[in-house]
Amino acid sequence: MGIALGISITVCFLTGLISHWIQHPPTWFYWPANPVWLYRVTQGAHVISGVIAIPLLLVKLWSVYPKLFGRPLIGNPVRMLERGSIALLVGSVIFQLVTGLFNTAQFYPWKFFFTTTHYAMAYVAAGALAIHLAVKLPIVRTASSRPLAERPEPVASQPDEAYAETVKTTAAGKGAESSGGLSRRAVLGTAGLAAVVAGLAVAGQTIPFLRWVSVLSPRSGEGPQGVPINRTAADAGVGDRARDPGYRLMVTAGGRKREFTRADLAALPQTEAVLPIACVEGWSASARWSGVRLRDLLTAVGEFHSGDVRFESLEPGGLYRTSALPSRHAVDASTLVALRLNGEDLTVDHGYPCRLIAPNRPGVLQTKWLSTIEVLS
Ligand SMILES: Nc1nc2c(c(=O)[nH]1)N[C@H]1C(S)=C(S)[C@@H](COP(=O)(O)O)O[C@H]1N2
Ligand SMILES: [Mo]
Repeated sequence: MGIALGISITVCFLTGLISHWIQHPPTWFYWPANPVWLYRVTQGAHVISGVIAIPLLLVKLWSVYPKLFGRPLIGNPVRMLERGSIALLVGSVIFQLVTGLFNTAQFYPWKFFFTTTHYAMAYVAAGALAIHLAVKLPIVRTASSRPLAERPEPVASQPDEAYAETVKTTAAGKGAESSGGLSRRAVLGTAGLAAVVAGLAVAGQTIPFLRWVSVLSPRSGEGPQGVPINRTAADAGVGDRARDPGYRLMVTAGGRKREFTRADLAALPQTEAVLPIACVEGWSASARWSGVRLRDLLTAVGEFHSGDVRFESLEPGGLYRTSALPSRHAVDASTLVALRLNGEDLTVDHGYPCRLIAPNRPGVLQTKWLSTIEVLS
């Protein structure tokens, strides 16, 4: 149980770090523009591994439950340290899994800002897990060195060291009696099944052919033009401005400025690209976009060879009204100022009059309802 849980938490932690670094890139961080689907995979794995960890954690806690309240509660300094790290581990992992799950449903019954808190707490959980693994390594090694059927049942009140000793000294073929009516095999089997069911319940929001089993997916590919909507034009307060015939896109490049109407944009050479929207909340959907290549648009304004690019939305407020695109993605041939989606003009909820779509990026950085584009030197 511990090993399965350890693997799912590690996958979840690492894919979470990747997502954080893409959104807040440290100078040393390298994230490519290709393959275009990589973030879709890492963020899908983040949410699926987190959901799988929930039943595994419940079974693991159930199996050690009496120990958590063992006596003495405090004890000597070493015991205090061990119990302290377990309390921190259990608390932080429960916190991460619960807040993460709620975030996939965009349900925030708390006052703190999800992203920052979830990120900070990840280090607490990972640190506590590392300490816990270091302490338990001898037991893990002894317990996993024999086939399942040959192992004796752990006795809940038995100290770990004594259990490890029993495992070592029990003769082969002797063990496998059950405790409390449930064999180890049955517990592991049930936990494994629960984990698979939980994983399948969310996997369909990113893996199309699993859609029909995904009862837990908040957005399984439903939405206008075949793509879910994360924030509607009405929610963002842009409806009128987006439909305004006086709309202009202001583009700054190479020290020059130029305004474009939507008709101007449509008159420029159009490019098609198949790219996914991959939301940090775990859902993703691939789609066929068409519009003006970003590098062509910038070159139409002024000189542009490379450089980070900043995007601003018509949206008056909100956390996601601007985004920055690193140079590597800005020069990529499939990065578009999109006008059309799956063969139709963008609906206003998908970003009409135009939106950014770039390869291998989190959805949150694919700014809708563009108002300005500016090359940062
Ligand atoms: N201006 C603006 N752009 C935005 C957002 C937003 O809130 N405001 N949400 C982002 C998020 S979180 C996602 S996942 C994608 C989803 O695009 P869609 O609604 O067209 O599917 O848009 C992104 N672009
Ligand atoms: Mo998103």
